[in-house]
Amino acid sequence: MPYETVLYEVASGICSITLNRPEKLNAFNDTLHKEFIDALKKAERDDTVRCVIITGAGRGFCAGQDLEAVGNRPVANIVREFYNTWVMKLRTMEKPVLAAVNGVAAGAGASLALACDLVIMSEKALFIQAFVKVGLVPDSGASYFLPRLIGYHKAMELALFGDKVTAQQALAMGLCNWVAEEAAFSQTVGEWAARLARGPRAMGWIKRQFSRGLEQSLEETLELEAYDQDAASRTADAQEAITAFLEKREPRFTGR
Ligand code: T3D
Repeated sequence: MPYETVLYEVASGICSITLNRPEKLNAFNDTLHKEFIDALKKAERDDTVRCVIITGAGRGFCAGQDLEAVGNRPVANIVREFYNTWVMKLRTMEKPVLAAVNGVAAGAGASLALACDLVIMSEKALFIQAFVKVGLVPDSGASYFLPRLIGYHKAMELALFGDKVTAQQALAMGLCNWVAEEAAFSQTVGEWAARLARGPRAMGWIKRQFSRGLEQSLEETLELEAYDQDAASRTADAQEAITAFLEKREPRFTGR
């Protein structure tokens, strides 16, 4: 069954998931939440997928919660059932996830980008910690990711004022990896994704190491590194890399 609010495409090892409610700047209603979570699970299960791109249809990336679609349910249920589920899926999937922030990313839409592993912004894109503007608090991991990425005081400034952060400001703060001119945006995203899709199986474990490294002790990190290095050294990709080195050629990784 095709999705109503998500476009899902797999080609050349790259899965592109596009939030597709452009008339609402891709704000999350229940259908989008459910389909987005399902799409992430599908990408995780598909062995041919080596990297995932998340982007938005139209001129926005994602405007966070659809403010017309909240209804009378306890908000904690929406946050726990939907937002927390896709944040955890983005972080635990052992494949690199690239946020292609094509336009404004507000509230939980900004959190979505921050939860990804790499972030490319169009020069026209904006981040807005919009929660405070509607009397709410940061969610979907914003209070976890922001201070870790940019430090406590800067994170508090963004969260307390909810001002627009331009792509260049985001780059200077360390909220994104790269800013692309509008005309070069799709090509840049495609090139980064293609590089990721050509990478070795170890990429998934690098992601796991860095995610856990943010939380655990040095001793635990060293042990995880030993465990992962053992696993990585046994992969076909590591064997291929050594052969390629000895044969003085580029390795051809298969993700296994
Ligand atoms: O309640 C819970 O479930 C808890 C969870 C909360 C998580 C959150 O994300 S809270 C934060 C929610 N998001 C916002 O507060 C952002 C609201 N949107 C805006 O402030 C602005 O739209 C933007 C700054 C993002 C963009 O401004 P602009 O001028 O480029 O576009 P626009 O004209 O405001 O929006 C275009 C259309 O999208 C417009 O519809 P219309 O008038 O053309 O029919 C607008 O109403 C709609 N839209 C934008 N954001 C949302 C939205 N509709 C519903 N919900 C939205 N969040």
